[in-house]
Amino acid sequence: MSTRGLLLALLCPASLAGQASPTGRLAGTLRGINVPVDGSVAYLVPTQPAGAAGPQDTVVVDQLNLSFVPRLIVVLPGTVVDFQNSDPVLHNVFSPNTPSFNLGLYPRTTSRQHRFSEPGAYVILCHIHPEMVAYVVVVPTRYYAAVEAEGHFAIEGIPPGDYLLHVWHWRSVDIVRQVRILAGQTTTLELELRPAARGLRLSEASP
Ligand SMILES: [Cu+2]
Repeated sequence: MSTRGLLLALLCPASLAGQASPTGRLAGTLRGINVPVDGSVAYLVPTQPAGAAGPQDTVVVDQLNLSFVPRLIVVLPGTVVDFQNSDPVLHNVFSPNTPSFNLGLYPRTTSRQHRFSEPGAYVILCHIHPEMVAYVVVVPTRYYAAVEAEGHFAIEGIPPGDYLLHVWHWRSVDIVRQVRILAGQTTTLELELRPAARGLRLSEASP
C-alpha cells in the first residue's frame, strides 16, 4: 500500500469532530499472521444509534502510469469520488461489489464520478488493464484510522461509550471486537489479522 494512500486516508481525522466534552482514545497494535497489516483500516461503530457521519468533500483518485493513485481511500457514506484519467490511454473504472457500478471508457484529462452511498469495501478495477486495482472503504463512522506498516493505529477524540471495532484488510478475515471508550483514557488492545480462506472477496461488500 502506498504512503500516499495512507496519507489520504488520514485526511479526515477524528480530531476534526470538534467534541466539547471529554473524549477517549483507542490505541491498537495489529499483528499479521501470514498476511501484511499494511493497508488495513480500523474503525469504530457505536453500538447505540448515533448521528449520521458524512458525506465529506469530493475525493480524487487519479489514474497515472497505469495505476490508481492512491490505491486506498477511506470515505464516509454519500461521498463522491472523482476518478480522473491522467494517462495517454483510455481507462475504464468499475467495481464488481454490491452495489456495483461501471463508469465506462474515458480518455486523458477527463474524469468520471461515483457517489458511494452504502458502507462497504469496494475493489476498483479497469477492464482494459487487469493489473490496475484500488480500494474504496466506506465506513459509517468518522472514528477511523489507517494502520501503519508496523501495525500500530490510534483513533483520537472518541465520545465515551461502547463500540464495535472493525479492522478490514483486502486479504484478511475481518476483525470485529467490542471495545469500551472511557473519557480521558486510552483503551489499548492487541489484535491478530489472519488471511481470508479464499483470497480477495470480490462478492462481499461488507467491510
Ligand atoms: Cu486502465
